Amino acid sequence: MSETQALQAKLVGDIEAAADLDAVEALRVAALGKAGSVTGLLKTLGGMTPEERQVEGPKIHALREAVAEAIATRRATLESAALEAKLAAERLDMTLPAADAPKGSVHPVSQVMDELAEIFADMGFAVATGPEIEDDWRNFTALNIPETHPARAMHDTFYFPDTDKEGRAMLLRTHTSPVQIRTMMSQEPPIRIIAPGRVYRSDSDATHTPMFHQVEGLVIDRGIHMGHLKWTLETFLKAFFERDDIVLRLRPSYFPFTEPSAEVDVGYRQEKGRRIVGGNGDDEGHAWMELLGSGMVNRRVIANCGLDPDVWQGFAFGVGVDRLAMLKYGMDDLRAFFDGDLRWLSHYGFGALSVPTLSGGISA
Ligand code: 2NL
Repeated sequence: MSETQALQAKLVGDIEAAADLDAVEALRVAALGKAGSVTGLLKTLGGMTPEERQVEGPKIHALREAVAEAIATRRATLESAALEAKLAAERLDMTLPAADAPKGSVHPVSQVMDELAEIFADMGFAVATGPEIEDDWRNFTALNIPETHPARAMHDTFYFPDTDKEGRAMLLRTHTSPVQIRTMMSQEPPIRIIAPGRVYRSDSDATHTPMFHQVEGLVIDRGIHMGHLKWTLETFLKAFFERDDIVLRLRPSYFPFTEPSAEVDVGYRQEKGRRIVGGNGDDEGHAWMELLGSGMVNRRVIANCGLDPDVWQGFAFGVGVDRLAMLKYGMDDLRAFFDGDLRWLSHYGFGALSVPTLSGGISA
């Protein structure tokens, strides 16, 4: 056996016997590294005569090939053995249900807004939105709210220190009506919209937060009357509370932006300390609860938006979303709505997947 063959047998034998990947790497460095034994042999080729090199060259290169191949083979064997061992040790039962990861959840106010959008979409209403920072023309003047109206007072409305480019006072909208004003001024009737969103009033106690949520509805078309208003609200409330025995009572009222105006009450009864909406408020054990404000859009408001009130009529209504949520889900503290306490949400059963659909049941 030649010297080269003896070295090859020794190196390949060591590599095949290497216990782990680190040992293989150490053998690779010792043989093929800069100062390795095989590298050293390759270097000797430089000092040989051409005749010697022709004899020794192929042998040394074959040695290098054989060592490199033995390293690759041993590595692959050790790696697959390591994988096998890992697979054998780590048992993974793919049939087990996935671990419960923390999920976000839908806030009751968002849930109710989604429910309202769903219900009104079924009656042909689109959802309209607009800015929360408004000017006093769209928030008050266009709505026939006089300059002297108390709602305009500094202590009821959050005003900004500066005016806009046209010199109008800027404020945080006190209702979503400006969205309807914008729609009437930019869209041809017929109009059927709801405007859900945040509104702001300088008010804070157990039943009032400075920010709350409102939904207003607006229909503008030819020949619209109070009958359309009453049917729409009745259909909406039956779908929302998911019961057929909802009874409405319309009481004459006053709003500058509607004429005539009506407060809408619903019959309810008390059950285990909870208000259950349904039934005639005049019946035994029942009472009436004010729920919405509504009316026929004042012809001045229609004219302010550039429409002819002799051609176009309509009805409008407004309702507090937070109150609707409290009533439907039996929550009793308005302020908890805005505390962001996840325990409170899960207590009332709000989960990430509770998105309303008419087919799945509105509050499913
Ligand atoms: C209430 C009162 C109401 C409206 C809102 C409205 C909007 C336009 C024109 C006419 Cl653009 N009306 N909105 C009408 C009546 C009542 O809300 O007590 N909400 C809780």
